[in-house]
Amino acid sequence: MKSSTIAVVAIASCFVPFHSRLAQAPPSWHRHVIDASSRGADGVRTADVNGDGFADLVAGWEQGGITRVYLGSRDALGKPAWTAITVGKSPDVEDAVLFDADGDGAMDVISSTEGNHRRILVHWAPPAQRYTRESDWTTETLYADGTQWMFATPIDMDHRRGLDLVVGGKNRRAAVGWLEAPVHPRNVSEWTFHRISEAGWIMSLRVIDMNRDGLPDILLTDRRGDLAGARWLEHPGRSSPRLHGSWTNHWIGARGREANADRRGRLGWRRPPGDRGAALPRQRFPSKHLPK
Ligand SMILES: [Ca+2]
Ligand SMILES: [Ca+2]
Ligand SMILES: [Ca+2]
Ligand SMILES: [Ca+2]
Repeated sequence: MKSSTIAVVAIASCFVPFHSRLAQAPPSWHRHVIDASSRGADGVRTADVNGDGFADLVAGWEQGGITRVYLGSRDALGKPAWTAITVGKSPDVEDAVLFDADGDGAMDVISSTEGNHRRILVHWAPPAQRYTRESDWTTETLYADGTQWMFATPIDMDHRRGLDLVVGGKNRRAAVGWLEAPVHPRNVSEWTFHRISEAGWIMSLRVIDMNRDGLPDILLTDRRGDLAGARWLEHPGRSSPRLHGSWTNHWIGARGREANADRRGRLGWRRPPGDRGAALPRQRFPSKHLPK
């Protein structure tokens, strides 16, 4: 679980009255609970599942062992309302993301699980008219090699067969890699894993074109091992043989440190005992993860 403070799936709204801004008072945030029915909601990711203009959510409940989608709408008074869908069981789920894995138009869900479960799961969605019918969802293992998986995000790596999945893990045999979509994505055994970097404990993983060459690179923070720190992996080119092998690593900072993000989304690290080295200035850094 990334943080004991995330006990519920919630949204917060900020009200900053003009007079407050004049007085430079801190803004007042109100928590609106969407779901508190399970345990260990480990972050929320968003997408517009049904194209109605309202953001929909997905959350993995790590201790509860389930993944749920929340369809957003407005009630008669115009306030946000949510329809919860348990899309499948996902023991030790660390992360969940909405992703139409088979390209049929119905948004499926990928759960990354760690603990003892250690799988990339796909929860296949039924067609739109039955999307909220939980019994019509099915769950399969998309990939498992014994690694504890921390994060997955969709991106088309090779301009072939639609979107692929970038994944990252932690602890023994941990890696950053991508799962190549096959011709028939429903044939889960045909998704091919390509290991592109060793890893210790992936905390953040974003797909960003870091060098502006038009190819999606991978920006990450890793908190353990020889490759701990903030770094990015350079996409070698879609026709390069290295696309399916090791990618060039570029360091950003906090090398060898336990890179982590604080509760305000800033990057920092823990200095080892006795280390009197100069500290880098903290910097804003996109991170879904909060300190353990
Ligand atoms: Ca929506
Ligand atoms: Ca689908
Ligand atoms: Ca592809
Ligand atoms: Ca690039």
